[in-house]
Formats: sequence, C-alpha cells, structure tokens
Amino acid sequence: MWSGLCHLVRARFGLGESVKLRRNRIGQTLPTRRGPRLQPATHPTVVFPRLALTGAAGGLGRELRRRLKPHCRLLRLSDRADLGLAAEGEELVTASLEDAAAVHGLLHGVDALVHLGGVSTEQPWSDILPANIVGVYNVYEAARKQGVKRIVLASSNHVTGFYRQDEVIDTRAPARPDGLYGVSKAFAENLSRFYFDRYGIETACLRIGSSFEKPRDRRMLSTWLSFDDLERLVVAALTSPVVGHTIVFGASDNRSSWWDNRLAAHLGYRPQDTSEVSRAAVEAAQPKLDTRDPAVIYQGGAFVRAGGS
Ligand code: 15L
Repeated sequence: MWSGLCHLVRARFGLGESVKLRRNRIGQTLPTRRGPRLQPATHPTVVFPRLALTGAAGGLGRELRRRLKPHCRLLRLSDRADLGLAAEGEELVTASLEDAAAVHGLLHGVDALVHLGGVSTEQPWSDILPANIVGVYNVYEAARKQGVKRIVLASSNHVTGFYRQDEVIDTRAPARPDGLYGVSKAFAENLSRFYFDRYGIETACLRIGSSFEKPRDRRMLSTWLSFDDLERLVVAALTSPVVGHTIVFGASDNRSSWWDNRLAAHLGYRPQDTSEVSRAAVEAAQPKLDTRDPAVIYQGGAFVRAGGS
C-alpha cells in the first residue's frame, strides 16, 4: 500500500518517478535523502478546481474565505451559522458537522478541505462531543468515501497546553491537553493519523496559536499568528508537494516562542510577521504578571483553569 501511496502522491503533484518518500522516526512523510530533494517551498500557483472550507462563518473562517478564493476555481463554504450571500465562485452549504449525510454532500467532488469547523474554545462536553468528536469523524469518513486526499485540519496549541511557558517543545512531545477542547483536538490529530496510515489521506494538523489581528496580552507575544501568516500556513499545507501526516505549530515569527517547527520544515511555511512590533503596547497594557497564576505558568494560558477560555 505504501508504494501505491507514494505513486499516488507523485502522480497527484506531477513530481515524476524520481522522487521517493520515506517515513522518519515519528512516522512523518518526507522526501528521501537519496533521491532529489523536493524544494521546501509552497506552490502558490496551484489552483484547485474545488476547495471546501468548514467553519467559514467563524473568525478565522471569515479571513480564509476571502484569502482562499484565489487558490481555487470554486470554494464551497460551510457552517451551521449564516454565511451571507455567495460571491462569484462560492457555494454555500449550511450544515452541522454531526449530520453525516450533509458532511458527505459537502465533500462531494472536492479536491482538498480546510477544516476549521467545530467548537473552538473550552465548552461543556455536550457541545464538544457532537462538533469535535462526532463531527471530525464524519469529516474523515466523508473524505474517505468522497476521495478527498488532503485535509488541512485546524488543531490547537491547547493539545499541549499543560507544558510550561519556560519549555520549548516540538511535535514529538506527547499531548498534554489543557481541557476537553484540547482533548478533542488531540483526538482529531490521532484520527487524522489513522486515516493517513490506513487510507492515505494526507493531513496537516495546524496547532494554531492565537490568530487575531494583534496580540492581545503577554502570552500572545509567544502564541500570536497573524492573519497573513495564517494564510501562508494554510496555503503551504494545501500546496506542499508532500504532507503525509504532519503536525505544525501555527505561530508567526515571534521572538519569544515555545514551539520548534523544524519537524515540519518540508511544508515550506515561512512566517513573515512577528509579535515584536506589538510588544511595547502589550507590556504597557499588562505591566505585571502573577507568576503563581497557572495561566502564566502554562502555555495554554487561561485555558488551563477549569472551564477557563
Ligand atoms: C484556541 O484554540 C482558540 O480557538 C482561540 O480562540 C484562542 O483562544 C487560542 O486558542 C489561544 O490559545 O489563544
């Protein structure tokens, strides 16, 4: 099956027979050292016939709605909330992720999916279960049945929120979720790993830090992901010749960083923004930190407090 998958990946991206793949220690898929090296660069000229975006009515969904349009001929947008009017080249689908039939319809004829949908903060289990557990299962089952071969999955830094802020981790560090939301994202990462190993569906799991217009507090000086860098990351994950199963932290080029992305270098993500430009303003607005506060000790910030978000 592996050689079949390699062939499929090569054929899909027109890479030619000489490019081989290997798996590293942690099962990531990388170009072989023996063969010619793939350039770790994105291919912004790739235009997908059909892309799908779930969670399109949310904060990041609204940003990506306009930013993904140049990368496809048709953008199918979905959310259970109102999506407004369809612009040219858009299709709108109002659907809940727990509705398996609707999710299957959503992925029909789609080349790749950016999956942002679901609960995105700490919430009661009764909300997380249908959206982030059942929902993500429906997404992968639909991808398998509809032949979607690549998914860009919005995971979260809260998968590893219980690492300390004085630690630097990479994606070999075991999950240490800081709440049920983080647990649900760890589930999604594991589910995507399974669908890659068994069915060859590639996933880039983006452990998104804090993606807002500007960093809002001192913690975000380390976790901030600008909207432009979010776009760079998503486009890299969509267009990189080889993704396999990759986990990458979604942060800008921040001076104080807790995350080492060298294991995801093959995606070709190059952040170009930095939280440093906001440091003076953030520090003035939040001059003192209580160093005994768990939200200051752990990477997940306020999420580490029970029910905190
Ligand atoms: C997340 O996963 C949330 O979706 C977002 O609302 C932010 O709070 C972010 O993490 C964060 O850690 O700042």
